[in-house]
Amino acid sequence: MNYKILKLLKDSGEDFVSGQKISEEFGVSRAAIWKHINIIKEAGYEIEAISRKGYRIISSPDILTFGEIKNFLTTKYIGKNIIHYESISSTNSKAKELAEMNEEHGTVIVSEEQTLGRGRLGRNWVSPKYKGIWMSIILRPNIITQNASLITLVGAAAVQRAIKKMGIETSIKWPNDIVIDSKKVCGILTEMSGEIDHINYLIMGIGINVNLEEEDIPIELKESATSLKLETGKYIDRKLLLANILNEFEDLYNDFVLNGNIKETIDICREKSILIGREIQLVNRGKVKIAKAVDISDKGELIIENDQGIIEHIVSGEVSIRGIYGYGK
Ligand code: BT5
Repeated sequence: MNYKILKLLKDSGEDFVSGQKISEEFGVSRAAIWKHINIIKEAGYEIEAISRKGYRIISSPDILTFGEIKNFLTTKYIGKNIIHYESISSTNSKAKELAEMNEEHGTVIVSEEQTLGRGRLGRNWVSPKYKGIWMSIILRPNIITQNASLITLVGAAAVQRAIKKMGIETSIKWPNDIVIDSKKVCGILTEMSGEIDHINYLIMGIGINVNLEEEDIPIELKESATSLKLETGKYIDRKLLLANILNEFEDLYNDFVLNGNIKETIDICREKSILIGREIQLVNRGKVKIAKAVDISDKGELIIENDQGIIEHIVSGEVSIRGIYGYGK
């Protein structure tokens, strides 16, 4: 009932909705309406109540529920089901659990904070409350297992574009980071369940530092991490950004998975690459290589020239840029 009343108020925008209308529409008494309105207020909505006019919403809380972002969404299936938490250990872990129970393709798990946010190789991911976008998308792509890692690039390209729509330029650090001036604002963690020739599901976890302040960034990350707010000095609308990401992601994902076309994703990753032309250090399965990043191939590999002048195509790995202090991950 609270949700239905909230929806009615939202749909009416700046217009007042009379108590009589609410009462007729949902068959509840005036006293009951008052109770529901109070519950809605407790959830963070500011509501104006004027006798003989009724109720209207003055402001909505900064939370990432489906109700709050649906007006910005243009997708057909990505984010049509958003499962929202105030706090959770890790959205990737939750998404896995739900995917195992057959949760549908395109479902998004989002949490206002993570208490055990994860990076790659068991690293941790700092995820303070209401400050970022911490989310995971459940995907069931019909592609060969070898192409699963390309989904990370689709995600990176979508995030780059979505942030650009908010007027902010970022670069992509192959394969899974979005950076501003070499500092990380977003990390992507793609996890897979499948067999050699079949993907059961993929979980694409995206963490974006949106409105983090200096004090939200632990000392050991000060040299390597930043937020959109710290870089622009402006408070960023998380709802709009989340919707933009899902919109951009669905477009690029359809291109790749349904039409077999990854060109646009690769073009973005290449054009916005922070690595191309730089001296890098590459760590792959414990082996360290010093090389020059030359290009991103049409298949999404990083093309490097190693210290013997030999060209190699790299499918996965950890890259750091030489000469950038503190930027290793
Ligand atoms: C990543 O790993 O960059 C993947 C991060 C994915 C996070 C999302 S949030 C939603 C979903 N649920 C999860 O549990 N995870 C995903 P990696 O490349 O391994 O980078 C991890 C390293 O980045 C850490 O070891 C720190 O050095 C650094 N780091 C931790 N938190 C950070 C943050 N908020 N911003 C920038 N750097 C951070």
